[in-house]
Amino acid sequence: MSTVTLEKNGHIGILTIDRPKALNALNSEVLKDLGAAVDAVEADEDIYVAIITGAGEKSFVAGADIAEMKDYDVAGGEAFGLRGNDVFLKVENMTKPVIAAINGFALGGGNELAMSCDIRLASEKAKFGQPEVGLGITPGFGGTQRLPRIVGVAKAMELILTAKTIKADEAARIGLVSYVYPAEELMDKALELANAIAAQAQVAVRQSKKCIRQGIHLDMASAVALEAKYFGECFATEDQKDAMNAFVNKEKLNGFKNK
Ligand code: DAK
Repeated sequence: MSTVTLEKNGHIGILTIDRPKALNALNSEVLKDLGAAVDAVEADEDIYVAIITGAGEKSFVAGADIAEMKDYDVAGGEAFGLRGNDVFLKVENMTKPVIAAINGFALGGGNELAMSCDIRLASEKAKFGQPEVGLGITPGFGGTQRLPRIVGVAKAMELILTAKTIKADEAARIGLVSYVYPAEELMDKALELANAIAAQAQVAVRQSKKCIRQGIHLDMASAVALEAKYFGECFATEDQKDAMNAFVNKEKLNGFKNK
């Protein structure tokens, strides 16, 4: 039995982290299953967009598994950190866009997982934080790097150094999540957003994601050169020809071929 399920809804792949006895905390097994589920989404040509959520009504992911981590030595801690970082980088660099539907606690590794997704939506019940310094450790799954890139250095410092938990409306105010919805609407809204992406030309969607993900690490001159390269490659697609011909001929394009 996997701790991560993959369900398909049209062209959307829904990954659910399902370890209810520990509020979906990330132990080695969950990390392994999540990595395998991401590989399955990547390999499935019929899936255009992924959604990651947590099972149950209380928790998205309540962090890395404290019971598993507590007896690590230095080498064990580093190995666990590397394993988690490999999986989160795999999420971040998936060719297909990934939406986090944050249904409850997103603490420590849970918030870090959400931050490795491309877009974050939250339920009104969601709570966010990096409680690590209260446990005698630093954030270890990318939190010190992704949080300042998303909310700015000073806000990331405040959240990480105080270990405080914030509610969904505050997370939206600081830009950690894009929208907050009543709990019962969250998955419908995530699917609506995913389907809006799935309705576009998928080669262009993936080229755009690559541009943003890779360009953010470059200086502006290199980043716009990269953008020009990916832009140029779109002109090898049938979708570009079809969509632009339809526009100039004032015709309605009937869907994309995604090639
Ligand atoms: N790990 C293990 N078990 C957890 C857990 C966690 N993170 N969070 C909750 N659980 C378990 C609880 O132990 C409890 O189990 P039983 O006692 O029933 O067996 C069950 O889930 C239900 O939790 P509670 O009874 O505590 O439920 P409450 O509603 O009262 O409280 C809570 C919910 C989320 C506020 C509370 O459970 C809580 O504070 N959980 C811990 C949250 C937390 O501190 N998370 C951050 C973990 S640290 C690194 C790699 C990674 C990381 C750091 C470094 N390197 C290797 C460098 C990442 C670190 C973290 O994520």
